[in-house]
Amino acid sequence: MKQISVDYDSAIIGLGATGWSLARFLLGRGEHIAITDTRDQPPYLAQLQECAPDSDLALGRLDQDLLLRARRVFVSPGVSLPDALVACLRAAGVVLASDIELFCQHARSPIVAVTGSNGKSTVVTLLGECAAHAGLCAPTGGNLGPPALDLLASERPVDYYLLELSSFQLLHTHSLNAHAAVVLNFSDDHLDRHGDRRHYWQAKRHIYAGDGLMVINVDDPMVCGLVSADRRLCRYSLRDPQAELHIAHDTGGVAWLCQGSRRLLRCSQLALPGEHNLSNALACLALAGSMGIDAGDCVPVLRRFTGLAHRLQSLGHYRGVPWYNDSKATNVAATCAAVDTLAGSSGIILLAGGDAKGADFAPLAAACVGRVRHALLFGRDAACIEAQLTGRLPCTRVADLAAAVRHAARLATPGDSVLLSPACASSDAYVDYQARGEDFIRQVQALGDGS
Ligand code: UMA
Ligand code: ADP
Repeated sequence: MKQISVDYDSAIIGLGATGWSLARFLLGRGEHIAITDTRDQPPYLAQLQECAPDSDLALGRLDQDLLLRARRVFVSPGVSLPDALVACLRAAGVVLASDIELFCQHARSPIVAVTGSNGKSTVVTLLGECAAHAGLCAPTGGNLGPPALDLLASERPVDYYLLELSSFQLLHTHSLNAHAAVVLNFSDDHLDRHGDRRHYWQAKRHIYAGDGLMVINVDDPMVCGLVSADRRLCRYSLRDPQAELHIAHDTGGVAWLCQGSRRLLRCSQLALPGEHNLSNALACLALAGSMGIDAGDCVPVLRRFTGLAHRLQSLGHYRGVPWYNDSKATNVAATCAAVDTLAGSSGIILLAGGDAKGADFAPLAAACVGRVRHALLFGRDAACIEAQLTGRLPCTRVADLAAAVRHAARLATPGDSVLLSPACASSDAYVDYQARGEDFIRQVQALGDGS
């Protein structure tokens, strides 16, 4: 089927942060565009109407007729397109693309690309700090924000673009040929949208397209399985001393982050907590090396970077008990990493629940047994977690996060720690993980010092 008439150079699905960045970029190039969004009041409606009042808009639904009148359609990452709509657009010869695809077509400096189920924002931010320390202009964006296209407006000449890419952004991206790329790790997430692990993996692995450096986490079997003899590789590992970046123990038993035979930093000097962050630090060193940054120049940054808010963020003590905000733990593997990190030093009161996104909580139960003293479960899919934990450790269903905080304050005694690490998305009750984390912080602060 051929298109009947092409009225628009481009159409955009979604008027959130991505859609708005696409609109500004395309309007700035003189394109005639149209936008559709299932919401009646999408977030950037007022900005669009002020800047381009004549733009064609279809709100409250995805308007298939409007999309069929465009040469190409840009899909926002939060939108799950019905298969029938994709088939119809393709049959009509409409090209489907992401904002990242457009970015790749216009970027004139090399791209360093990071994906993975967990650790993307941490690694991209850490790498950005290392690049700044080394005097490079290397703006960060993509899934981390700001949207990738906004980075093209940089006034300074850019040495490298550092992009965090989600599986949804990679889905409709065809021209990526990153200077260096990494899949940090792979575990189940977003299965409600991808349907199965295979589809999620296909999207993620796409980050290695092209002929750039493949940075490989040897500890992750899925990632390791991608190693290809005809590509340039840089391997890193917590366990394999043969990897170029690895952990090694000296004769006194002290563990070091190492590059080959060069000791860079004692693991205990990394400001970020937990073994998972050692892996993130190794990934960052590998990517930094690809950008010509000496590993030694990253060391001061690794010693001072304590992490982003909402990632195992320490909130101080209440009645002698430390509280942690890990609201960004929106999948099972992230919560397992938090439990692993705190387990050695305390009994854990775990606050978890929300939108499960189709996750299997059996691995969470395995990580919690013997370490979580009590689990307080809230939110839409609390019952899914409870089904796995019941009989294996004490757990209680509570009405919401506020009730979980009150309950935790009563339960916790010195020697415990209280951890919000939901293993679920926040979409059942909050705008995003930040709103959930900020609500938690407010409630913990309202408890007062208590000591
Ligand atoms: N939506 C509709 N109808 C529409 C369009 C969107 O209901 O027609 C809903 C989506 O289902 C979603 C929300 O609106 O719940 C936002 O979707 P969007 O595509 O408009 O999102 P943006 O505002 O453009 O933000 C996106 C990323 N969000 C998602 O992929 C859901 C942001 O990552 C990213 O910072 C931004 O682009 C800039 O690149 C956030 C995120 O949660 C942090 N990402 C997910 C994650 O990290 O797990 C993938
Ligand atoms: P992403 O951008 O991939 O969501 P973040 O750096 O924002 O990653 O961290 C999200 C969650 O994952 C936090 O709870 C954090 O503590 C946890 N996390 C970070 N790195 C890892 C890792 N390598 N393995 C498992 N969990 C991790």
